[in-house]
Amino acid sequence: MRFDIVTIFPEFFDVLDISLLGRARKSGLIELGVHDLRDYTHDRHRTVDDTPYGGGAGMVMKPEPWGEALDSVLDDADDPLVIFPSPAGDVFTQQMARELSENAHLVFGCGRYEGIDHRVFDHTASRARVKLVSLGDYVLNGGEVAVMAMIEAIGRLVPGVIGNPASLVEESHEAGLLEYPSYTKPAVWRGIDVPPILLSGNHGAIERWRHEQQVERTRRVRPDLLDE
Ligand code: 6GU
Repeated sequence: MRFDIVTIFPEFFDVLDISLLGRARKSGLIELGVHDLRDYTHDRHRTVDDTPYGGGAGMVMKPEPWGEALDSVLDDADDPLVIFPSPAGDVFTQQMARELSENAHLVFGCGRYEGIDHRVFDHTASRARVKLVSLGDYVLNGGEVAVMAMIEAIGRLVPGVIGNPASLVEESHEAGLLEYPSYTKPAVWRGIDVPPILLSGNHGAIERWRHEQQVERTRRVRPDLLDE
């Protein structure tokens, strides 16, 4: 799977060198291209923003650098999906991560300031599949952190990235429930016991207990998930 990212902060994505996704990149399961939007400007100050038509607070990202940057990424691409992180997009979920992981090539366009000139979305949609995606109902300064979260959630679903695929099945959200609580040695820590059932060796009873814990926890913390 290939990810391309257009951003004015390419160094933000240096952390994708480490951990699980770093290993997936070294083994070739995941390819990553990070592109500096300012490389597609032509003025001495490498300007990427300007004041909004119609007035108002803040600055808007200029269309020309975006057009050239996306041309450069999309020109040789085969059926890419372009994602613009935006609070105005569909909310990112595990279900969406699963669907997005089935694409061979995702391109992320990270906006900053008050957003990108809207013609960039329209023009990009005339040559590729385009999707606006939000992380949730709060405001970030730009798309970079959102893209980092999406790449981590999507990348770990790529076959081979996670060593033990069974661990994908039992996680929070995979079955529409939150995860059960986990424990490891020692059996008593600071006076607190591990739930005795986990030491019983009764695998059927352990499985039932874990499922009860998932349902109880979901009911308490995220009743909205049970409605779905
Ligand atoms: Cl994807 N971008 C920005 N700028 N803010 C957000 C967001 C995305 N999701 C929630 N807030």
